[in-house]
Amino acid sequence: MKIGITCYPTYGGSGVVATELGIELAARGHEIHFITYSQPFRLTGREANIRYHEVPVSNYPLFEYPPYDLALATHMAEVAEFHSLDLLHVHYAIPHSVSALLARQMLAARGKHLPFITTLHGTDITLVGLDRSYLPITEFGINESDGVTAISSYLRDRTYQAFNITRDIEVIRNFVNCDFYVRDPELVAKQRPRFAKPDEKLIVHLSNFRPVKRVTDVVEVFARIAPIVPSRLLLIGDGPERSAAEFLAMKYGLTDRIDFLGKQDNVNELLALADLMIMPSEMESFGLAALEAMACRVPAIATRVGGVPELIEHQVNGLLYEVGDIDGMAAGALSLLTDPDGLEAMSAAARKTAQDKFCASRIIPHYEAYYEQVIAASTQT
Ligand code: GMT
Repeated sequence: MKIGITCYPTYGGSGVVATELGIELAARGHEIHFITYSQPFRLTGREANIRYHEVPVSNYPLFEYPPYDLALATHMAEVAEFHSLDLLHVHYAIPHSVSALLARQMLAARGKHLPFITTLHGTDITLVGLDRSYLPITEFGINESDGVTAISSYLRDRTYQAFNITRDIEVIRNFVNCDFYVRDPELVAKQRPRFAKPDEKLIVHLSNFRPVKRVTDVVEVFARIAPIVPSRLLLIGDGPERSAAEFLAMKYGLTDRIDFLGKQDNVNELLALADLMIMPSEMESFGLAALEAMACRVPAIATRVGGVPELIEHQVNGLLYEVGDIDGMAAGALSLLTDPDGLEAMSAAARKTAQDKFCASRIIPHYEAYYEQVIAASTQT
């Protein structure tokens, strides 16, 4: 198939999923066209079967806000026509589904057919889509899509509750490439001394440091672990809450035990160095960061929110707590870090969950089948 993919290329899990999906589909022989405002950060630009089309957004003194949505719609239609795309797949409802809808209409006026699928990721529904100024158009974009997927059952149900949805939503969960996200003992032996001494445990957090991720809770939890178990904390990512987290690290006198690594490309290698992940989010529709860690044999201490329980089973492949239960999360982390056998069993269970349920090799065929179904149904109407 020839598939156009649009996503937010630089920020957040939806862009990661969209990019990894494009890479996996290209590896299976599909022709993939990314239509985005900059090159998705996990793409090298050298992958076979993948083309990147930058959306040109020209400005004019009259425009206080450059009309990106319209530039995107125009570019989607151009790329689709030039490359005879079979389908557009947009990630994150706002504004991508509405731009895709416009592109479909522009092409229909020229006698061309371009169905589109919208994948809902989380904050497009739970935060942004519920803002009154965006709600009606988000609902419209979803209902007008030829196909809609959600990354967890939780998100599908939440979408039905919050909006007046008149169509089916297919659940296709987040995935991970289990060959790429894997613990390589040789690499760990080589890299781990960069971040921790042999007797120290390594704890990791990975996010875009938005308030919803509660990064300061990570520092609070670590502040309760550090005096008891020799350990270090790796914070991967960057965003609005970084200063608050740095301030807290200083307040607790932990700046020499916490590494703020900023944004990193090779998160698979970094995650694999850790013993434990902390993901104390206020909300996660799925929790891709935890899945990536689990594939590397790193169990997560997380919050019992959104779609996280569809990934993490308490006491089996990770630990779940209520949002803000810092003492609980610290106690859970301490119990694991001081119980090598328990930690080893949980690490193995985490990897097994990723492998058995969420590997790309299992999830990508689900997308392919859904694409075929949507294309077939849309040509009948
Ligand atoms: O919160 C983020 O990391 C970004 C956000 C996004 O939409 O880009 O992530 C959402 O999509 C991810 C990939 O599908 C999910 O794994 C995250 O759980 C989800 N985030 C939230 O629901 C807060």
